[in-house]
Amino acid sequence: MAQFEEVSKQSILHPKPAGLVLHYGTAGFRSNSIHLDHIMFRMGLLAVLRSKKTKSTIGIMVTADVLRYSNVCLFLSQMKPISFMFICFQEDNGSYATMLANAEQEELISALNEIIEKEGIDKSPEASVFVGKDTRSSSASLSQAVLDGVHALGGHSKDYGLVTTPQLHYMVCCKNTQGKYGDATVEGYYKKLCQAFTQLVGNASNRTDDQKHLCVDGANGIGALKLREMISHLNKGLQVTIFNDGSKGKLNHQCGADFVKVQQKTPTGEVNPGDRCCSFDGDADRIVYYFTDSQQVFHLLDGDKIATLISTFLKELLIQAGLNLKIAVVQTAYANGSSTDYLENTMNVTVRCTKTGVKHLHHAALEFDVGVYFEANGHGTVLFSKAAEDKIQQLAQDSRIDDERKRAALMLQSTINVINQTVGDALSDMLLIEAILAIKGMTVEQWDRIYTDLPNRQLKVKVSDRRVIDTTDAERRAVSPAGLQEAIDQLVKTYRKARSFVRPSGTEDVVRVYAEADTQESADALAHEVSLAVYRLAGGVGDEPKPLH
Ligand code: 16G
Ligand code: MG
Repeated sequence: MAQFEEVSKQSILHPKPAGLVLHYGTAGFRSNSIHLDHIMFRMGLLAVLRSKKTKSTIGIMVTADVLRYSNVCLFLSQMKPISFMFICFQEDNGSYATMLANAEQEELISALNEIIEKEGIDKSPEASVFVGKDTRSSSASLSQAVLDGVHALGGHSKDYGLVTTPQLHYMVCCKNTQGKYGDATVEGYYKKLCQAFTQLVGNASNRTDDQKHLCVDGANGIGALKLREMISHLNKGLQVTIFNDGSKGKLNHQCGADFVKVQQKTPTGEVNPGDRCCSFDGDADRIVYYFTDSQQVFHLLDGDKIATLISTFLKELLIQAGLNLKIAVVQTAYANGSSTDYLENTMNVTVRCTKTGVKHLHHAALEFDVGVYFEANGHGTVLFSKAAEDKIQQLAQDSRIDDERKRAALMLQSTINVINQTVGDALSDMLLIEAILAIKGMTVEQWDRIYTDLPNRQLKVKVSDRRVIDTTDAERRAVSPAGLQEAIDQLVKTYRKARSFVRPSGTEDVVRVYAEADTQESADALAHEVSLAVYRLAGGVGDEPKPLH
């Protein structure tokens, strides 16, 4: 086949380092960018096959939110049901991607043929692939490699250039819904979100300039660039000071959502006591909020606090609108115990726990009329079922209902539009949070006081093979190696309000340990003791973990 000759020819220009083996992790391939050129080319090929199979547009985002590493993810975003997958074919969990990525040069064509046969792919439909990239210097050549792969196999491409990961998801969704979700342009994205934001904050009374002011740490990444573009569409509805905007500092260096969440401190830059601040991550699909109080104490409002704010707001609106829709919050094992307790016992909201990784939360959220999902690290969004959207729309247009119900229905409608339902989105989440705070007339301090986080600690342990750790119950219990869970159970019993779990990282060669307890000292001590148990029972390497204090 002529097309395969082209692939063979082109693949020589994107050679695979012989013997290099990479695996498709939690959210794509991760490796040093010098090892990824051939992967990008091959993911371009795979995207063409997937596009032919699904007869829809596929997105490929070249990004990373961890310094030095590059990551490629493939996804298909559709409207209802939103089919969102970082994996390549429905349920293969990235195995085709792994097979293609690791095929030696001379095996590439037979690997392609194997996928075509197994999936019964009809070669005749046209293939369409959208490509985006972040601001790192390696992204330009890597995204070119993706485009080369798409073209080598005869696919059509649209190169969006510099966009955030969620913006590319939005474009793909717009395309696959024939424009129903919105206009598949960056301009269309800003217009949709900003119009909805303006409508929402129209419900807030007497907002002062102080209340409109927000400091945003752009992690020296793409989010800063795109936020600057978006501001002009906000008609001064938000007064944003952007710092770590990429003009001098390095991506994610001493800044960004991960730094703030893990280090539990403010990023580089001037943050004044009382300022409402938020940090994006490197590709702007995560957000966390924070402030320092007058005593210089740092307060973090992470994904759990965000989920609580949003779900409370939505639940109140649903009640006011008189709509009987099932709302739930989806979390992972990392959710702070206080947040789960507050949601279940004070808010009476259903809470689900899934494995770590956006795709797991996203799928679980699809089961509800309104599914609010957030990882503690700030990845998250809200999904509305088709039935829920229809009911809200009907109510908003119903002329017989009273003013209070009407207002609630209209606010729900704007809320749906300000949210990027395709994936967690720092820009969209930020607009929603700002609108909720404005409507409720709530300060960041008041939001923080809704519940108090249990002190917690996360640690990493190096082991010779992290796959010896196998977990169950949404990663909350270890089933192997033998004796580890029993050891954790015993340790947890010696502390108050304690909880701990371990899981192999999907992105780094480490085992992660999480512990929470009634005091920071106890959380630290428990995390350390559990780390020792992992080190001893799961083949720790290097020095034994040392106590934190
Ligand atoms: C990836 C996931 C994120 C998860 C993290 C866990 C996506 C888009 N990203 O960054 O959701 O929290 O991995 O990393 O799915 P870990 O497995 O190393 O703890
Ligand atoms: Mg990210």
